[in-house]
Amino acid sequence: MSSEDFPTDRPAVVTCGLPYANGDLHIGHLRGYISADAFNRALKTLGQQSAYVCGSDMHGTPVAVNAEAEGVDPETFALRWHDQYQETFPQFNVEFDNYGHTHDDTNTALTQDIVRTLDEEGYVYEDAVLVAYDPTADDYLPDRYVEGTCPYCGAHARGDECDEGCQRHLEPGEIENPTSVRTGNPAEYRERTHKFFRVSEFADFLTDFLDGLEGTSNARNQPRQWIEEGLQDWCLTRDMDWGIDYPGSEDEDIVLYVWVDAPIEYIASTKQYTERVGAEAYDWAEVWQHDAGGEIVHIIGRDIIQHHTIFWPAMLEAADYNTPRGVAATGFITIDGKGLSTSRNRAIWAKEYLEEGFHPDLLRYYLTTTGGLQQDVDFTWTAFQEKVNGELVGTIGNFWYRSLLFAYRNYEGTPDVAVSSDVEERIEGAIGAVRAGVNDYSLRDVGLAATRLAQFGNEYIQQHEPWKLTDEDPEQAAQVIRDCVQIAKAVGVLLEPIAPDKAQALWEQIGETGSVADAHLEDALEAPPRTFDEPGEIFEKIEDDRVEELEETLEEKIAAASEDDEDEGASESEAETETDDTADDEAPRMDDDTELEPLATDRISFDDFQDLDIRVGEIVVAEGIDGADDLARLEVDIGLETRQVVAGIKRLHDLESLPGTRCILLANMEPAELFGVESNGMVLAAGEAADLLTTHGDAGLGEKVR
Ligand code: B3M
Ligand code: ZN
Repeated sequence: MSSEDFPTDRPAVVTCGLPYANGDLHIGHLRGYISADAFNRALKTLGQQSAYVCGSDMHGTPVAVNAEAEGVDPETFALRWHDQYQETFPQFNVEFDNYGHTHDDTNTALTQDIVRTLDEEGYVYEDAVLVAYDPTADDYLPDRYVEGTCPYCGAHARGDECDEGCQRHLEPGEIENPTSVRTGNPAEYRERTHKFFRVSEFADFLTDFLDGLEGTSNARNQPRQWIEEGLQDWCLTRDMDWGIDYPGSEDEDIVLYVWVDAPIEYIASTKQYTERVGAEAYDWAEVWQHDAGGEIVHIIGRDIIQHHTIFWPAMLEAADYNTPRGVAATGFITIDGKGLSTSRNRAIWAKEYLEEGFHPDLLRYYLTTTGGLQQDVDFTWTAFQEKVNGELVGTIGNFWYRSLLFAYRNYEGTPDVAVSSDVEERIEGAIGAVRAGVNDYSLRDVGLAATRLAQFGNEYIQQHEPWKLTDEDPEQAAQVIRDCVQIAKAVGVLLEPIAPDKAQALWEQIGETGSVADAHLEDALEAPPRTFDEPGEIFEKIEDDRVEELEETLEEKIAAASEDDEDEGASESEAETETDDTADDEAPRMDDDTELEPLATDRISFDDFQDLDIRVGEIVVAEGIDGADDLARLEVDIGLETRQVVAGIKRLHDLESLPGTRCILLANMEPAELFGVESNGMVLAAGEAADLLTTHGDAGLGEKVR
């Protein structure tokens, strides 16, 4: 890991989260693979040696549960999906230097080797743990074989992850009210002996690691909170037979937890790449060996931050490997404000997109430049059309076509003069923006640098009106067109990481040979060939009636998915009504049954109280946070400024009615980040129903509460 800006003189490896080999890919998956692919390509345009590796995640209950449902053995099942993924990725211009899978020999051997090292170094111990057990099926229920309630946030959760709530990793035995996924029956807890990794010993190491970690802020901040709350050791083994054997336990029905061998595939896949191309071309050891200083960048979904910033670096450190330089965690894609759901068909499938005949680069551009990397993106075909027609067709395509056509018709290619210094400087500025974008892990800045440069090109040609100059001032006309051809080429070089095919088409139109993917940013300033053929249009407009149709189909899908949601909701509330016939829509009131917390016995001084900066405020914006069941984002006007605050009131209040409400805000609360949203203060509320505190007279906004 190094803090020197990219490009460095050490090799880099870029990875994306391994797809579980268990089902069709949708645009939620593609966001990660496309982002990492674009990041790797962008690094290369900076002159950084870099490889992009990944592989299918073959093990664990995500695969076993689905294979069992189909009645196929997990290996056959997973290999089938693995083959399909290998076909799908190139169709989105996602080009891995190596794509392996976690069940192959390289990963199996490396995983066992690393686990053996952890054991030998004293980081593994055996302990008793409660494991969910299905008495009807007479089997243990690891991870996704069991569902229940998250002990941290109360959300419905799977055995090893709070997927609908706080996103925490859950250890065996932690989930409350366990139910067997196999039979739907309540599960019981039985004591078993398992292997544990001493993650708790790495708290100081991880704190330092996080201090130096680059990437998105969510990937640095969330783990800090988990460390402060106290790290738990990590159960390394599971009662299953599908997976990699714990070294020495080959005869038992115990395998390594899928999250042990999955990230090790990052190393194994890099190793396979070196085996194929030779260490002179790319040496995996220079990246992964401890102190080798190679640059490891993981691009992941925000639901697997904990695995990549706690377990994984601790494991790497313990086994004496290099740790990541950057972890960039993307937000989710939502549809109609709701998370994608494969089982409910609330998704845009990779296949579906391709069948529509849209070029992959359009989706690549849309996914990388709509919102920042860590923001959730709500997909609509209309927003997709606006991006494509506005920025790709209207700005970039239009500039390319009009300037190249003019150049071809009047000069048969690039006019034979030097580029003006103003335009050269503008291109240098755009190159700087890409470099900064990569170092800030902002693909949006990378993509938009190209669009903004094309925008400048359009203004430049419009302002200088070369069509008027060809007769009046031919020299000036040639100068303007020469500048425009250079800008066109530069836009192509800059756009390559995001839209490689389209950039290649431009590259060929201006008469360049070879691949634009091999170009460096500085090549944006090199003169294009003197002559080229008649250009064609590179981007095509998406027509309104097409989008209307697509929106209609999507609405039908959403409606069908919501019916599924309601069906489930109905059965849940029916169950509730049986036990609680007093339930109604009103917020719960305190009544005689409410147990009050005992009063605090520790007294605080008036000075302590004075440390709290409590102000009168007014809620001006209140909206739900995508992906978070309970959280709302508020903007609170406190007279001196407006504060953004995250409050756990989404389900407890009608958010639409809140703007205009007086509230009381603790203004000097430490900022925190929740679901990628910064919370800068705390709104005070009483009780379980979060009854919001307010004023009863006419205290002004920003007045202090004393
Ligand atoms: N297979 C997929 C996920 O949880 C999981 C990623 C592994 S990355 C080492 O997003
Ligand atoms: Zn939770």
